[in-house]
Amino acid sequence: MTLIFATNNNNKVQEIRNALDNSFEIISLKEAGIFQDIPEPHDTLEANATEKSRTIFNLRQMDCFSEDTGLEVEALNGEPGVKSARYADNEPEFADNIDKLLNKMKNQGNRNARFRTVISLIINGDEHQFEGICEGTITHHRAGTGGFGYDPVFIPDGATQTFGEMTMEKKKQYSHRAKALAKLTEWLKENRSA
Ligand code: ITT
Ligand code: NA
Repeated sequence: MTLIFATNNNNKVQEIRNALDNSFEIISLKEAGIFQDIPEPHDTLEANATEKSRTIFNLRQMDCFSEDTGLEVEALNGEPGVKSARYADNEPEFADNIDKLLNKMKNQGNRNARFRTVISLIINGDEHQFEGICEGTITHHRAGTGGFGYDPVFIPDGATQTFGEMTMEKKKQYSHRAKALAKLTEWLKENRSA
């Protein structure tokens, strides 16, 4: 089946394609010729995921999905969470999002954190949500150049490397995104078998 993936993040497109089998054709926004910004005005991952998939469905009336992901750090009361992409915006004292995170976590003993992905799928105009969670810890320093976003400072439980030190194949064994996607494909197999 064919689905538009409502994201402007190419790393997400790569990871999702890598995790799906050949029965799915994923069309990125760029490939669909959609270049507009998609609003994410809400204060939950769920509401922003819905906003993104609805925006694209309203534009094209095609089956589509989106995902919103946040890094939720226990000692920071769930921050950066829904603000993960914009965490250090307008704060020139920080080089980037990771710099701000490591600064806030300086002298912090509790390093527990989790990535949470919420997928919003729209099939025939109806929305369905799927959640994937990956528990782990925040490191004291960056390690690795793989992945994207906060990957160099996050070690998933059960691993000894950061996501940034892993190949895409390895990250997939642990990742929030892969877990949410597995739920989506299971749902599609049960509900959309031709
Ligand atoms: P969309 O177009 O899909 O919205 P985005 O990059 O803006 O792409 P989000 O709104 O979901 O994505 O923001 C989440 C941010 O969290 C993202 O920019 C990354 O910095 C980070 N992030 C998301 N998934 C991640 C992952 O698997 N590993 C590390 N960081 C991740
Ligand atoms: Na975004």
